[in-house]
Amino acid sequence: MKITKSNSQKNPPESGFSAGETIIALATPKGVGALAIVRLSGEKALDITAGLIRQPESLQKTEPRKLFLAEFIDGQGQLLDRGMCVYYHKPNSYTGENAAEYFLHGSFYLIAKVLDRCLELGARIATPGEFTQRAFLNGKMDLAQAEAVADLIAASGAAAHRIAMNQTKGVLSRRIAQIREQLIQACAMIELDIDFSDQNLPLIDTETLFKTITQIQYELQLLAHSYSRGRLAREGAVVVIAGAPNVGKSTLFNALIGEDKAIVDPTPGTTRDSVESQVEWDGLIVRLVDTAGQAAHFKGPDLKAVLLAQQTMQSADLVLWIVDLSSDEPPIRPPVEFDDRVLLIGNKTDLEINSLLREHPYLHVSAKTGVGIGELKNAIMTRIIPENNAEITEGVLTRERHLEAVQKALTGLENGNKTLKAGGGIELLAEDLREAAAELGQIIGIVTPDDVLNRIFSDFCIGK
Ligand SMILES: Nc1nc2c(ncn2[C@@H]2O[C@H](COP(=O)(O)OP(=O)(O)OP(=O)(O)O)[C@@H](O)[C@H]2O)c(=O)[nH]1
Ligand SMILES: [Mg+2]
Repeated sequence: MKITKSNSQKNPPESGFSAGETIIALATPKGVGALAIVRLSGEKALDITAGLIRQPESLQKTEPRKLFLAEFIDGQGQLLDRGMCVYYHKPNSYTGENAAEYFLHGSFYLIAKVLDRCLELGARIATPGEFTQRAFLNGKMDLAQAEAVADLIAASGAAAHRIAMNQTKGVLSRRIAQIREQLIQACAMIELDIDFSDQNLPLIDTETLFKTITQIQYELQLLAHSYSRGRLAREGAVVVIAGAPNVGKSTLFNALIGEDKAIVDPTPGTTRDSVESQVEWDGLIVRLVDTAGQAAHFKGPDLKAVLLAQQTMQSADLVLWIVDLSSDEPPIRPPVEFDDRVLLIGNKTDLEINSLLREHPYLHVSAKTGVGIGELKNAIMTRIIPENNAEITEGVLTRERHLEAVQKALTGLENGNKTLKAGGGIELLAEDLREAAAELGQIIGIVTPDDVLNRIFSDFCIGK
C-alpha cells in the first residue's frame, strides 16, 4: 500500500497521509455546547499534550486510558480551560497510534485557541476520516468495518443502525473472508494438481471442485441479494406522492407524516415545489415527497412544477399514484415507465364513490378522515422491503462498491464453471478463481487501490 509522505506539517496533504505526522481535530460538532472533545493521534501526541497542559507530570502519574484533570494553557502560560484529559499508548488506541483526547468547554474561541496551540507544538489538522484511515492502515479494522463506522454515525433509523453495528463488529467481513478463503483453497488444490501432474498421483476431483464452486456461487448470490436491504436501510426509501391536481396528494402527505406541512386547498395547482418529510416506520427511514399535480393544460410556473414532479418521480423507490374516487372525470393513469413501482390509491372514500371506479384495484383511503391510512402504511412497507429479506441485518452488503465486487466475483466463477464444463485447462480455472478472490479482497481492503481508499475516507467527517 502506498503511503504518501507530506512535506507540510500543518496543512492537510492533498491525498494519502504520512503516518509519522500527528493529526488533530475537533471530534464533536462545531458550535457552542456544554462540552467539546478534541482528539490527537500520532507519534507526538503525548509530547504535544505535555506542552499544552500546565501539569505535564500528570502524564507520568496517570495510567493510559484514565481521565485526569488538567489545566490547558496557551504558549504564554495563560489558562485557556480546565478540563479532562486522557492519553493512549500505541497500539491500544482507536488509531493504533499514540493518542490523546481533551474534554473542554464547547466554545468556538477556546477550541480555536487549543487547536492553534497544538499546531504550534507540531500537529496538523486531520483530513476527513483520517483517524479511521489510520485505524485501517494499522490493522485495527478492515475496510468494510471502517465504512461501517461512517454508516453508524450517519444512521438515522433502527435498521441502518443495526446493520452498521453488525458491520463494525466484522459480521460482513467474516462472511466475505470465509468465502475468499474457500476460493483460495480451491486455487491451491488446482495449483498442487498442476505441479504434480507429471507424477502418478491421484488427479483433482473435478466433481468436488464443481460442487465447491456452485456452493460459493450460491453464497455470493445471497450476498448480492442482500444489497437491496442494505441500501434501503442505509439510504432510506423514497416514496413519491403523485397524481392529477386536487386529488388530495398534500392531504395524504400530511396524514402520513402526522403534521400539516404541505398546503391543502380546493384550488387545483396548490403544490408547486416538492415538499419532503422523513418518517421512521418499522425502523426504516422513509422519505415521503409530495409533488405538484400532473395536468396537460398547465403553463408557465405550473408547467415547471409538473416537470419537477416528473423528475422527482424518477428517483422514487415507490410512487403512490392518487386518484379522486369521488370525481366524475375519468382518472389519469400513471406513466407506464413507473408500472413496476407504482401503488394505486383511491382517495376521498368518505364522499360518494363514482360507480365507474368501484371495480378498479385501488387501495381505498380517505386522507381527510384518516380511514385506510394504517393499511396504506402497511402496503407501502410490503412494497419497499424486498421479499424474504425483512429481518436480515447480519452480513448485508451496504454499498454499491461491495455489490460490484461480488458481481465481478460471480462473473469470475461463472467463467470458471464454463471452463470446467467445456473441459478447458485447469490453469484457466485457477486464474478465474484467483480473480474472484481478489475482488472479494477489495471489500475488506486486502488489496485496495489508493484512489478507492481516498474516496472512501473522504466521505467521513473530520475528526472521525
Ligand atoms: N372529502 C374529502 N376531501 C379531500 C380528501 N383529501 C383531500 N380533500 C380535499 O381536496 C382538496 C384538494 O386537496 P389537496 O390535498 O390540496 O390536493 P392536491 O392533490 O395536493 O392538490 P394540488 O397540490 O393542487 O395538485 C382540498 O379541499 C382537500 O380538503 C378526502 O379524503 N376527502
Ligand atoms: Mg398539493
